[in-house]
Amino acid sequence: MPKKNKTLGEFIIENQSSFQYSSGELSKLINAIRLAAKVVNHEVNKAGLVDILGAAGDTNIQGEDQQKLDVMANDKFIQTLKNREIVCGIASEEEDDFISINSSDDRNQNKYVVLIDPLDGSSNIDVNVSVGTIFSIYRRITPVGSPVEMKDFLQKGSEQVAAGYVVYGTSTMLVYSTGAGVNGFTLNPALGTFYLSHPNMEFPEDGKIYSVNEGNYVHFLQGVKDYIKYCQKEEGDRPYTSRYIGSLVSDFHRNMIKGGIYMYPKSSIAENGKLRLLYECNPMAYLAEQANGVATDGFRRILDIEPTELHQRVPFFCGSKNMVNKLHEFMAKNA
Ligand code: P6P
Repeated sequence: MPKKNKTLGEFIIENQSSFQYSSGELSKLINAIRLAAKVVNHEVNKAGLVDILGAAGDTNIQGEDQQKLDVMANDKFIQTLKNREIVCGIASEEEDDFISINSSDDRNQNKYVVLIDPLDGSSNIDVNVSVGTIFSIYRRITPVGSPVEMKDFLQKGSEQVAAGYVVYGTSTMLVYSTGAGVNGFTLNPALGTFYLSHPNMEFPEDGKIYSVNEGNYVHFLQGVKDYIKYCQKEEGDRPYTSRYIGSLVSDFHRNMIKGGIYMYPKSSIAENGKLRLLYECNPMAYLAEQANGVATDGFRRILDIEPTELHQRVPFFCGSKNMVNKLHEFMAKNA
């Protein structure tokens, strides 16, 4: 068990050799994400003030054009990753197409691509509810030095080499995995340093929390409806507790610590659900499996799904093994 209070920097260095591709580039990549997370955290934490201070017009306290925070977060992560010259391409929820990154020298030996949801749940900002950044990292499959192509991004989730999220909550945490378990680091804002606060995070096999937007209940498949009624029934260890923040990262984080299931099903009003496969479901599914949890679309393992489009959506069920497997029973009965 890694020693608590180790800094993220120390942890990266100590674990670099255990990473199968340890060339130091992945460490530099995680460090770049760490820097961008601190910058975005600073902006998110004063979001409410910007409106007050920028009341004189549509400019903020620095006199810059007031940007929507998710556009700001997108710019910060892209710029930080570009500057570090570690990745050859980036895909983002905020960008229609992927961004090819040419290094300063025309050799472009960078071998990773990053897919990000720069500020997931950003509509919660206006009501001061926590939001998050989600990232997914692959090795490119086209030859190093050649222009990055769409196939470098449309890889199955099982091919990820790392994934993680930043949760901008009551404290700011960076939670990530490079394939050897999940570790959580908490930012000390006074020092600007992330410290290992949650080593080896794991989903309890069982839980008592279910997270779903029950406002869509009437539109769900019968199997999902039956599972929700199962959660609510007075029997055995139920009824469970319903907790839904409306921010995937926050619901996932709480359920990983306490035990629970998060559901964003498909429905008659969202035929493939709402969440995006490449930069929401795949990274969270990678973390879930690294943390002894399960992530499916109700029938298939998320990490086995062959992507076809950059922004494709999939139904998403994720969390404690026994809870997701119980959902599968109800889905199978109504398939
Ligand atoms: P709804 C945020 O927009 C998000 O992508 C997830 O973070 C969150 O769990 C979900 O959508 C909320 O969607 O339709 O329930 O408001």
